[in-house]
Amino acid sequence: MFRTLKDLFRSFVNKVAESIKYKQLSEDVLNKVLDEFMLKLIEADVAYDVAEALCTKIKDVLTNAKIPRGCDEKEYILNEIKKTLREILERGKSDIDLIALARERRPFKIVFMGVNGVGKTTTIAKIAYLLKKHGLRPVIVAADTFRAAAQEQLKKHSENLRVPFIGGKYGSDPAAVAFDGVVYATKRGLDVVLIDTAGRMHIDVDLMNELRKIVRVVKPDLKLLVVDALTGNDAIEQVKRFHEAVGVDAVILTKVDADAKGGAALSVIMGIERPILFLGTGQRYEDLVPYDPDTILNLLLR
Ligand SMILES: Nc1nc2c(ncn2[C@@H]2O[C@H](COP(=O)(O)OP(=O)(O)O)[C@@H](O)[C@H]2O)c(=O)[nH]1
Ligand SMILES: [Mg+2]
Repeated sequence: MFRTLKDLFRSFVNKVAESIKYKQLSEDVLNKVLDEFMLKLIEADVAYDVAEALCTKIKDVLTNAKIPRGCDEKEYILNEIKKTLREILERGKSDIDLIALARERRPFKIVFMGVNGVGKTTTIAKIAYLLKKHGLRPVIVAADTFRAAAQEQLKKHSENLRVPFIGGKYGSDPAAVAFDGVVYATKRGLDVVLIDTAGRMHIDVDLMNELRKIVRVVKPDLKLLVVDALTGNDAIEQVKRFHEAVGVDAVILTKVDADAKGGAALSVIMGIERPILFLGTGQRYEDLVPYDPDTILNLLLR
């Protein structure tokens, strides 16, 4: 992941370090190297705004930098860029500890939202797997009653994972199905209710209203929005719309592994205005990692 970006950052640091004369970095040279770097970022699918903002920040930090005596130039530049990137990446950090929360309240109710195809159902299966690994007992609820296939897909996961499944008849009220799931968990003393909802366009008013109803009825402890890293700016837009309509506590960013150049994923991470809880990094149940700025930093910079 992020290999193209890592190469870009490495070559940028080298170029800046090479252009340092007598521990001083000239502004002209820096501008030239930065312009080139910005174009390369855009070629690697980093959104224009994000690339520009990043380069402006780096420029502020490096302009007229005076490298302390005895300090290695490259090391110095690398550290400054690391600090700048960390600051941006920290903004996406969430203070939600899913496992701790799930142990505190029973049943802990999570509603998953998101546009079709982003990886919502797969992510729910991954979360169920994670919870089980921590000794917690989830139930999976398919409150997507529009697509029979959606019910089937989730049921299959629940069988693989040996997790109870609550579904609903085709066309039945999704809020009622979600509520059934909560009742089931309460009766059996299960720890977590994972509620899948119908994939919806963020501009679809009826479906947004349906989502509001589910939220009203279930009173979830957590509303998670799943977005697809490959969709770049559109993912950022989805976060805004869903947050306005129903509120988004945190985001799960899927398919980070599938972003060949890494720029789209990085743009979403940097441009998103809600905390990021997990990254989806593959199609297996284990392919879900907590969002951690340091992990991303280590992937981007040595
Ligand atoms: N490479 C990769 N594929 C994923 C990831 N998450 C989901 N997918 C795939 O994306 C496709 C759509 O996933 P699905 O869960 O059905 O999306 P939904 O419509 O939002 O429920 C499936 O082929 C998944 O295997 C991920 O993190 N990485
Ligand atoms: Mg689905």
